[in-house]
Amino acid sequence: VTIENAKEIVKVFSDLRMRYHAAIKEISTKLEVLDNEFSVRYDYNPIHHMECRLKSINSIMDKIERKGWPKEIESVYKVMDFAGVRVVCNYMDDIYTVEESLLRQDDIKLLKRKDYIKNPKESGYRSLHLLVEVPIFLSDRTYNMPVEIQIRTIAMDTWASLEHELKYKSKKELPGYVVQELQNCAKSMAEIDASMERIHKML
Ligand code: 0O2
Repeated sequence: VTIENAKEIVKVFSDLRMRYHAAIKEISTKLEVLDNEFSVRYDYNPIHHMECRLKSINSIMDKIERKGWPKEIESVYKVMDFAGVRVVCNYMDDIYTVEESLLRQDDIKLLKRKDYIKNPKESGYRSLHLLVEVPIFLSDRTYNMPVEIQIRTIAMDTWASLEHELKYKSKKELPGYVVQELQNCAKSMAEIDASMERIHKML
């Protein structure tokens, strides 16, 4: 890598990070506004907490490699989950309430929706994934930036965090019996979510 190339790469990444950071701020502000509105109107918060992240350069490189995209700087622009917002809700119903309230906003465009709650992944992973586009207004131009939003309950989040850590720590494929045990845990978590929702509705 020449100095000139390195400078160019740093410039591209700094510019992208600035734009994605602005996009995350737009989305998280919208979600905070909605949560506050629910709190004032109904004395109830659908959002337990939120986490925002920008994908690291390493993780972006890994994704480009995994997808088999050309190892060129242009491939960075294909990564749609550079900016991520995770929304952790109290109950399953809240997930779809948050989705509906966000998607009805005129400046939000839905690009892709994956409902891993209705159709869990083979691993047991459950969450609602929305890929949306949001405009950000810079001094001389407007960009429409993609943001991946993962909406899930506390139970779904607990499972995903622990499973992610176990996978990450073991650094290799998990043995079959562990995968099976994790699937069982995911099932139990889903049952807990359903019971908690029933209790919430009863009250
Ligand atoms: P990180 O650091 O968590 O963001 P696409 O992005 O749609 O082109 P992909 O990779 O099939 O392709 O997307 P998918 O599977 O719909 O969503 C990927 C993200 O969902 C992952 O991001 C995880 O955050 C989460 N996820 C998906 N499956 C699992 C799973 O089995 N276990 C856990 N713990 N999380 C999962 P990244 O990029 O892997 O990492």
